[in-house]
Amino acid sequence: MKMTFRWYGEKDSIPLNYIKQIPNMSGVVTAVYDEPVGEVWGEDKIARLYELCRAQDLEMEVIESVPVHEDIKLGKPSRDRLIANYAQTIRNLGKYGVKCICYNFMPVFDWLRTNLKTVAKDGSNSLSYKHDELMALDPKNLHLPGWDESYTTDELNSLLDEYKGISHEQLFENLVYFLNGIMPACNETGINMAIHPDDPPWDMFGLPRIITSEKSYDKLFAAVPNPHNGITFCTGSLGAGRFNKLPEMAEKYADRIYFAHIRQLKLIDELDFTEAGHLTSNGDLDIYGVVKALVIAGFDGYVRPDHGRNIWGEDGKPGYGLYDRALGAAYLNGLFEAIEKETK
Ligand code: DNO
Repeated sequence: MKMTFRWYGEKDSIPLNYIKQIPNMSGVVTAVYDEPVGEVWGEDKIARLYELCRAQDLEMEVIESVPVHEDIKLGKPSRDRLIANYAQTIRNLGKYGVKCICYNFMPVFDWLRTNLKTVAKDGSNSLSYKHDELMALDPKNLHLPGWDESYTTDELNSLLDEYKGISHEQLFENLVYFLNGIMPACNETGINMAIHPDDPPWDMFGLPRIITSEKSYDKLFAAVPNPHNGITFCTGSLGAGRFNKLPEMAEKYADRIYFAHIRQLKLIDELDFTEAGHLTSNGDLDIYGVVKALVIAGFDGYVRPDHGRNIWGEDGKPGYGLYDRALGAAYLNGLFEAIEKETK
């Protein structure tokens, strides 16, 4: 495996050399953040990121995310032009050594939480989710913590209306259409696509969510068997679905897992959760079991410690501070080393 760390580009408050100082850090996971969704990422912007990483001996082999335009998810006529643009971005990234692209196919909203700073007894804070609180909100007038509000209220309203005609099946077909459109660029460049699961893995505000479980993956690989069609195995997103058996899934899909996001949750009641430190003993997800399953199945993709808490007084970007993610990386390095040595 290659250990990586998410870095939000030049605006990230964490300097690249701090990331390099974390033991075993091979590279960063980053993105071009100032290109409008749907436009081709300029080579100059990619080259700039690449050079910054290289100057610190960090690789830039994973991009998270190249966002998918809503028109592609909605299957609108403009999708062909947008898919061609996406394919060109893949080709441009391929020129700079990118090997894996993480993306998602969630309509309108990406990850959703109700509190970004839930304070624990030890004074640390982390993200949390309370289903009833979220459902009590009006999606058409949404002001959620952490949600970047990229849309005006009017835009959001018409987008939500457009999705009224989109069933799970239609959304899935639109995903397949998209993947078939970009697979030639993946074949050419060798880049693997790694779809991120829906977070949390259930429908939101009547919007369909389709990458939630084992069933979704079976369907996805049957529809697009090309090996460049792969997944980001996000323990926190999948794990919020109590129905997902993480170690079994890690084993079953190891050859399609190009990227692993590893984090921990404390599950509360049926649907609620709070994010926790990465250790298996810190929460309800079997992180050890997932790593063990990956190692035994011969996984050799990219790993990153996902969301950390704010600890030691840090007030980092929610989920993406330095300290707790560095601790997470250290823990995961130890797990991988021990399991690799034991099983080989
Ligand atoms: C949140 C992240 C997601 C992820 C996207 C991938 O912390 O895991 O925002 O980057 O869903 O497209």
